[in-house]
Amino acid sequence: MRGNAVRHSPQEAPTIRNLIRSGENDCCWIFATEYTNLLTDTQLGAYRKDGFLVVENVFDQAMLDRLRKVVAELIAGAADVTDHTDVYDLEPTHTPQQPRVRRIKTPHKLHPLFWEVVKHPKLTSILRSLLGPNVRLHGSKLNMKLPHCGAAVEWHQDWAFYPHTNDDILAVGVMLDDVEEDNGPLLALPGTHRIDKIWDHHQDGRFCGAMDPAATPDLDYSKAVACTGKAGSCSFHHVRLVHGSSTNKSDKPRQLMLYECAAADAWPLLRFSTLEEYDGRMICGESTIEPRTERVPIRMPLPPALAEGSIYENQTALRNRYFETKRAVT
Ligand SMILES: O=C(O)CCC(=O)C(=O)O
Repeated sequence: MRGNAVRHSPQEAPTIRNLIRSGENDCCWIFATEYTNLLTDTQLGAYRKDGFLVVENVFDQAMLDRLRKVVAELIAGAADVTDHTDVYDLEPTHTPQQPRVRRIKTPHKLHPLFWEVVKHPKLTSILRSLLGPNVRLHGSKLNMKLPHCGAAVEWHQDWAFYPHTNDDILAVGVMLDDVEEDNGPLLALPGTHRIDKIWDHHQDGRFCGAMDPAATPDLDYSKAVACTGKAGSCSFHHVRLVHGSSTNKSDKPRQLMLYECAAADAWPLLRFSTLEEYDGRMICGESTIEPRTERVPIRMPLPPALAEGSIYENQTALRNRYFETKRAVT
């Protein structure tokens, strides 16, 4: 993990016009046009130690309004479908009359606004602090938890799904709704990203995208911390962090836009048939064809899960579940 952030003060740039203060109490003054460093040393230290971080006020109301409009249009498109597609992962209770979308897959391929969000100067400033100057988008997904029925995600490490040559990789969760304790927040097990191990995500010899809680006596799930925050906040979790999330027990929706971001020299061990596709995912800085290899624990997610298409489908194979799964009553 790198943390090479440089703090700049207004005095260093006498021509500043738009000074704004970021949400954090002891955070540095930053410039509207160039967010040099939004994270405090405390936040950087917490990310390194715990493997996750929530930063408030990354996106403003205007951006949230634009995002919600685009998301509502995408959800409306699910009225035409009866089964999972390349775009939609559906709740088991979905019907075209009453669309219930669990996930929109790869939204960055569906609307330019999702690229605009991940390339927003505030977000790229944070990404640079956590991953270094060159950052590539590995993938994206929009996970939605409907009131009273949003699906749980079993404990897992993202690293099990997409091993790379090094682990300077994280997922950003842009909170489109207020995320609270009872509407299915992402749950993080602090410090698990530093344990030199990849937990088994296989069952009966096949990848299932989830860890059997009975097979992980070394983990104390009661220590999990909920990544809560107001809409417009972002969570950042390390690719090797053990995390999951429970069902939405509230009457409020929870939409979380997830971007998987990688240092450019973290090359995936699976996927990418062309260099153009790899280069086309650069968020900031320079791409590279020289992967940086490090001694990291890896287990390939092969043979593939019996039910493919999304983590929800993969995890249906897990016999011993930790989270209850509530299904909406039609
Ligand atoms: O939506 C969530 O709360 C967590 C999702 C997650 O961990 C995943 O999709 O990999």
